[in-house]
Amino acid sequence: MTAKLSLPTNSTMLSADFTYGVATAAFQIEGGVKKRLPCIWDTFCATPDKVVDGSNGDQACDHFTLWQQDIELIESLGVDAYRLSISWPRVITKSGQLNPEGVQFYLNILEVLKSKNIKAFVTLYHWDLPQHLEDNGGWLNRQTAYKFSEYADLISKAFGDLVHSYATLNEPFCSSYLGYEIGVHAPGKVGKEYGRKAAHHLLLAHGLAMEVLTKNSPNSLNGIVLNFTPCYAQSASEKDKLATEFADDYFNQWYIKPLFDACYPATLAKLPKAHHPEVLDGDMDIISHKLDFLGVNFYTRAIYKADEKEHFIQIEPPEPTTDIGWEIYPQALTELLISLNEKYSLPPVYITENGAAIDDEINNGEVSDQRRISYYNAHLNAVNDAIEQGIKIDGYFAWSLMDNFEWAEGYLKRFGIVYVDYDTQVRTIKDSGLAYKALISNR
Ligand code: IFM
Repeated sequence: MTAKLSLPTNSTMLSADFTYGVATAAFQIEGGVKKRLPCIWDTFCATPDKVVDGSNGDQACDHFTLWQQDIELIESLGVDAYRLSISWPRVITKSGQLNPEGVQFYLNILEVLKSKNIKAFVTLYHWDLPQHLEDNGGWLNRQTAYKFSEYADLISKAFGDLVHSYATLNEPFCSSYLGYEIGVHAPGKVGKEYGRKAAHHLLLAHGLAMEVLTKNSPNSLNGIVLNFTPCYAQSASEKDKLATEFADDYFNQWYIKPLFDACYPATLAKLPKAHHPEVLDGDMDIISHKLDFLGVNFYTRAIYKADEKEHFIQIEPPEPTTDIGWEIYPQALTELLISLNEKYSLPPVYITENGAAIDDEINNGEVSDQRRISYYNAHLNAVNDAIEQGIKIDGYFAWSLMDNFEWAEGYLKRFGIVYVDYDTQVRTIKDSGLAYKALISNR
């Protein structure tokens, strides 16, 4: 029997004003590469041994061609909202003007969403930096932050009132740490001296764009999406606890504390001077611009122990894990939301991503992904637990609408609630998608 998604009958998540959505990102689904400028992920994919299956985003889910049928698919799931990202290299030319054809692609999508009463949650940057900006230093160059705010200005004017919510950045941790410090994501730079510098310019870009969005789009919910991997100590020893706090500052608080407290975690003082970002007068005021919402992406937690050389070491995640090796530990989501609410003066929160990579199989046109359903069920209930403890959470987005290009894992990991056959581009709603639809429609 197919498992269901169920929440306590008195849950506010069953009220009509709680927003349910599905999420995607441009590079992961669009294809249509000939119609846009190259970005850092094109270059990264073309570099040997960077992407596990040697794949790229040239075709992906061919959403560039199939977008109309994909919106019908979204509508058929009964969701209230669709979270998508805009490809910066599709909408802005090298000389910094709007590219009308690229803009039209998104205007068509936004107009159809509006006509169907599906709220558009638009992310301006989901990792696809135009390659020519990377050639000029990318996020290590302060100028990139200003280029981003120019892009935000032009595109938000072009979109008018079609957008329900703008997120400036998706997961600046991934762009800076994975992309510029350990090099497992584009642009693949490696160096401890780079990560914090890239992060500062990303956060500055966010703050500058918030100023622009507040002016150009005052009626939309404007904010940012951060990912959190809550840190737990392996033991109760003082050493492990301190190491874990260090890891939490380094991976999580680094990106949120500047937004609410206008400063970096005190851990900054423990880092070598050469790793510090250059913070100019006024930067932290720009970065701490008031937010209309905070997007929280959550998948898993991490467990740490102390290490003399590296401050902390992550231990192997215990079972159960998903197909990507991430521990399934839903209570960390509740605990995370509670601790963020204690530390910061939060605006309304949206869970902007949550989901599981499962080794799906399609049989007779059906995908029986029971493990994904139980992942969703446990995490939806973890969100409900946080709401019951007084945290204002206004929405939840499943990651992802459909299977897609999972970055350095290529097409080997499937996160969708809709199955994609990459040879035929046929989409099949998985049992998790049907369960999500039932939860939403039974409200
Ligand atoms: O696929 C990614 C997404 O692009 C950003 N957040 C995490 C997802 C799963 O790894």
